[in-house]
Amino acid sequence: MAGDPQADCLFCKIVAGEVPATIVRETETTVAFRDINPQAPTHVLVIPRVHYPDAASLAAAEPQVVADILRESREVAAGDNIEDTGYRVVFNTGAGAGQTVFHAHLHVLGGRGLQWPPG
Ligand code: IU
Repeated sequence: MAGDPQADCLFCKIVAGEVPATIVRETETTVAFRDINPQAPTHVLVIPRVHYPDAASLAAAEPQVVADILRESREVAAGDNIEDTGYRVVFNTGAGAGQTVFHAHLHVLGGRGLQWPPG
């Protein structure tokens, strides 16, 4: 069922503590952990505990959790001292946009100069 843990989902396993990750922060609704293949000095993923395949489906079903994720991204940036230099938050949505893991996640990227538009 939408929102329930999926047996074959890596990020559900991280939420459950079954797969190790470098956890940065946790709340009742979210988990933030360092990306295994960082693209910037700060590269943290903020994910909902509930399983939805992407940000769009999460937003449709549980918009408050999207707000929780965005609030957490600010805390991650503050914790890594990148608020003043600027940082980027990204939901890749769909394979065509580069999404490879189909459990909604927000990338928090910073600690270096970032180009616009992204590739
Ligand atoms: P994407 O937006 O779906 O492409 O982002 C998935 C991210 O998950 C990507 O940056 C991976 O490096 C990251 N990741 C991870 O942190 N740990 C893992 O075990 C796997 C992917 I698989």
